[in-house]
Amino acid sequence: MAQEALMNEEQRAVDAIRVLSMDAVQKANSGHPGMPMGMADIAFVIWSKFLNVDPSDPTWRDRDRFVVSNGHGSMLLYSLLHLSGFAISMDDLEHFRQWGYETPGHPERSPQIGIEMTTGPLGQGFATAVGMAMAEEHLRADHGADLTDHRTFVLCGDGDLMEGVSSEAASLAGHLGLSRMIVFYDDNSITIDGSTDLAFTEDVPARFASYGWQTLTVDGHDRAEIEKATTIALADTERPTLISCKTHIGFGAPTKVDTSSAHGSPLGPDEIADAKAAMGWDLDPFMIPDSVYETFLEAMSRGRAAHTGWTARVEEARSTDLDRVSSWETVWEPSDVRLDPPPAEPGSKVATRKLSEAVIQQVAALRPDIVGGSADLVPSNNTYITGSGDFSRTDRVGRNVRYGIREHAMGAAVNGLTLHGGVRAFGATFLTFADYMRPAVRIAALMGTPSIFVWTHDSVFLGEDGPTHQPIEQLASLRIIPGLHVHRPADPTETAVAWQQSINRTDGPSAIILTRQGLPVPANEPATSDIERGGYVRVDGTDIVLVATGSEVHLASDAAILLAEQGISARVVSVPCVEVFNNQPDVYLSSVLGTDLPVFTLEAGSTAMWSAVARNGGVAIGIDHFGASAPADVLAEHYGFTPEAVVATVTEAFSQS
Ligand SMILES: Cc1ncc(C[n+]2csc(CCOP(=O)(O)OP(=O)(O)O)c2C)c(N)n1
Ligand SMILES: [Mg+2]
Repeated sequence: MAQEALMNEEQRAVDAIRVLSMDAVQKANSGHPGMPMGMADIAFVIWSKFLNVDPSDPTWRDRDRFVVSNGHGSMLLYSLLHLSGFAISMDDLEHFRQWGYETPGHPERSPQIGIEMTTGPLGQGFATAVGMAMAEEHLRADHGADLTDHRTFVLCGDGDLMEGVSSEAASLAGHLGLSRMIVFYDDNSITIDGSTDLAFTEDVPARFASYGWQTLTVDGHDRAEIEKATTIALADTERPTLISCKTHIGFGAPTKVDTSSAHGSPLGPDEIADAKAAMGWDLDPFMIPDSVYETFLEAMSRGRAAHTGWTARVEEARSTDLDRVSSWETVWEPSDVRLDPPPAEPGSKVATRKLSEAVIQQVAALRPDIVGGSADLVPSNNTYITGSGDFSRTDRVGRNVRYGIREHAMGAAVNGLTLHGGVRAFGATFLTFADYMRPAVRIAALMGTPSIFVWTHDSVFLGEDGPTHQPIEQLASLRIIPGLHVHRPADPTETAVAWQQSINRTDGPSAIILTRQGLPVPANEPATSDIERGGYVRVDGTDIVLVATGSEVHLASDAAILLAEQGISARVVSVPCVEVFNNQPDVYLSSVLGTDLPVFTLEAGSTAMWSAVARNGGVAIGIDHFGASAPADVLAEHYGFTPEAVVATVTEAFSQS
């Protein structure tokens, strides 16, 4: 085709993205036309010149990852996917934001149709993409560049770069030299409230340069310039790249271009008609010329060829180096491991974080895909995988990520590592600082991603560090996140099961909550099969039920002994994972909790969720106020967490029932 005709066809393809975005938002009467119109040129260059994806097999392992962090511009992604032949139909576009279609307001997680992750909360996509880029580096180093060799392309906007999580994540990516990550910044100087002069006047490229990134600036509507910059970005093998693309929000809209009103409202029929007239677009809404589909089909041929080449390399490697290919394939398989309780002396006291450390070594030996890490608390979280080094610029094989004090980015990176595939990741910090990770935890749950979060120092009984560090409401607030499994083990066997269930889980995230303080190691370990039900009878009794988790299981057992002396037979029920327990059949639940026995609950934290469990005259014993700086045993006295205090509460309630 002559050069001019080619240019016209390209322009038509870019216009198609703009037109589809305008029309879908208008029809839905809600949504964000400005970003798709402003980033259409950039996206077209990435998709037509660089991105290796394959609509006939959207989840092939070595595809490039494409993350739209400014996810309000979802119509850009849906348009690209539709035009390129992914399973997003015109009907889906016509039903943008409607019940039952593949086109929700913000992109979610549907890798089978080309959507890599949920990005509604600004900054989350950027930070998650850092984890994806880490996974790619790790797999390439560990198993060979013939099997893993791709890029992570990210679109983001002003909002993403204002959010703190992107700073944490960019700092980490620069430190680690994740050169396969290329970010296209929609530098349009507009957000919802108006000009970025209102609140965002920093020098973004200077900031990224200080993080160790390559920074480039282009006219975001000059496709030749964008292509050139992307080529420069790809050539850098030391640094991630930020390409600041100077764009106009709502590009193509005659009066709303460059205004915040193009951000998040339909443009209106007149504005759309004028925009189409200016483009020379005279088709009805949702009609796309065949030539546009052909342009995108042609663009996809590069990804298809890359896929075919990769398949051939895998087969070649299989015939020459079967062991290597087998070990690489193992890491992509779901886990199905059985873990043994770590050895511990009955009668001694061991913290569950220490028990977890031993279990981690066992899991890491069984599952080469596990990559761990902590936010600068390795000696406290006890999460280091011994026998492996740090994942760093110089050692991509290392399985311990030094996240630094960047909990939020750690949460998102754990999601990105996990979403990438070939890696199962965990990240650790103190339980109180789960608050610093919560947006990433919520998104993991929403996406059904089996990330693992390890949180130690799980109650006021961490002691002297005081109330800033002592979790109170965290356990309750984590348990109300739909789909998150919160494990709070009490002993060696429960700790092994917590890890086993977390690592074998495929459909959602898990939290493993561990003590700082030593807990008694029981003489008789409970049965694994009981623990796997999430809750079970630990000591039988006929008069009352004491339900407890983690460290309080031992308190409940001690209280039960004293109660027996007073003629009250207490059943002790351990509930290491409320969510797993709640999924058991009713008949099991009532066999454990009884139907009319007084049920007391015992957990060193908020009673918010336990007050619904306590019943028949029983009460929820917890801590509904902040803690204090003091040794753990002093706090136990003051807060009623001694066997004697529990007995007093129980006998008082019991005598009234
Ligand atoms: C964490 C978070 N805070 C707030 C929002 C609501 N929100 C969506 S888009 C947006 C403005 C984003 O501005 P920018 O990234 O510049 O997008 P543009 O208007 O240029 O498309 C805001 C505040 C959000 N989605 N996520
Ligand atoms: Mg903007």
